[in-house]
Amino acid sequence: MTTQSSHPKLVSVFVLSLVIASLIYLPVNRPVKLQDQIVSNVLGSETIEETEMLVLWNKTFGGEYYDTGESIIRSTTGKYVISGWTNSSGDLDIFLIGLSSDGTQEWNQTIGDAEEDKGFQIITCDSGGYAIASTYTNITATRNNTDFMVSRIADDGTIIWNKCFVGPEQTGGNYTGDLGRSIAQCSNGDFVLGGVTITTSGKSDIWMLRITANGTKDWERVYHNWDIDRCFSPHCIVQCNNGGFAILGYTYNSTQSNDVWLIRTNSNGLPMWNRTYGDATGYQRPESLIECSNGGFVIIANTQSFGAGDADAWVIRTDLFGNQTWNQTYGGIELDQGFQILEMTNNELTFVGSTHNFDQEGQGDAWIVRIAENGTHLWNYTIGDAYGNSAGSFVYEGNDTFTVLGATNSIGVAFSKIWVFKLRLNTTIITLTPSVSSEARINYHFFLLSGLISIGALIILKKKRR
Ligand SMILES: [Ca+2]
Ligand SMILES: [Ca+2]
Ligand SMILES: [Ca+2]
Ligand SMILES: [Ca+2]
Repeated sequence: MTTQSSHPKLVSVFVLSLVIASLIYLPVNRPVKLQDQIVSNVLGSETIEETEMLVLWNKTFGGEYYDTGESIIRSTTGKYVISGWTNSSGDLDIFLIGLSSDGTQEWNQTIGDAEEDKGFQIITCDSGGYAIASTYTNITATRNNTDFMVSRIADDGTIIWNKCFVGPEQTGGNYTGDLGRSIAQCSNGDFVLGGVTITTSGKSDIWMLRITANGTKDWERVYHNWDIDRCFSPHCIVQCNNGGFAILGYTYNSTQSNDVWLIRTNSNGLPMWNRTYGDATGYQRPESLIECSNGGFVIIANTQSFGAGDADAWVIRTDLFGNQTWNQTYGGIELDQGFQILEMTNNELTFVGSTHNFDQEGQGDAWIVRIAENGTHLWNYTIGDAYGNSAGSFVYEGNDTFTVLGATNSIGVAFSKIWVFKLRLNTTIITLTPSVSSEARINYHFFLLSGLISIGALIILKKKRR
């Protein structure tokens, strides 16, 4: 009797539980989307970050002939100023363009005379306006050479002063020259300048000067390593957080080709240490230098010796004393170059340059590369068209927003134009629900059918017991 009466009870409990499960999870009239939601809740869902690079604006500037941008800065009021040079006047002149926050040209200024004059780095000044490091050709009856020129201009592009500086071996009137490339403002308002002085023997040295806020020379230093030593790019001099300066250049001799050369000085420009980076198999050419917020330096250079092929962008991270923490190349088998690197708010790094690997047509595109604090490649973005495009300088505005200065040879443009574009990396967090598989759908219908059969079985059992 006990066994006979417990069997239907067990069946009833089983059947009842199936019915309850069916009623809770799978009502017959639920819409398909909700069925999918239920199934995905059972299977689990995940959140992912979806990123998209937005081009906020994109403009070209220049005259009838070729124009080149070397450096871009953003003012405290959110405007931009570009320095470079223009050939649209017939000879080369220093060329400055002031842009509004949306990239509309507000003013432009040319500086120079009938010879070749080229603008390089531009900086904002603490007291307002801008300062530019340039190379200015200065021809007189007794001298035929180039000078390091500094121009101080107001917010609206008006020239406040231009001052030319000649190197220590220039005063005798030899056919030699000085090249202006980099500039930084000191905490007291002075300027420190980085460039090249070509010596009477035809060789060259890295040359650093300190000038007052009014353009009076305070001191100058010359740094000599091998035959040719040059601070040859904008963005290659910094005043260090704990005093003194760091200047970046290259050093060359016939056996070593170019190597990267970093010199750390005290506040009077006297060397504290110097380091070279490179090898004897090919060139290593530096492009820009920053001091990191947590100490040490980051150099971006280009190298033929290491990496995937042709030239690659090469980033070197050092400690406070110039010892390498890591170095890493970026690029593919074709030509890749990095020109300026900046630190992001989270200690990651971004550099801009040009790549022939990741473009569509083989003539190069502008290239923006994000790397982690330890050098790991995080993402890269290319922008361009079927013609030659590159990026040379940029400003980081926080919130993954960049304004980039480059060059483009787009269709309809006979000569290379200055190209400026603003980018924002838009990150949205989305919840992914896995798509419902046919297996899941079969399970659903099987479960539903089981529930209905169970209800039927329960009714039959109850009738039998009566
Ligand atoms: Ca000129
Ligand atoms: Ca080398
Ligand atoms: Ca390469
Ligand atoms: Ca292109």
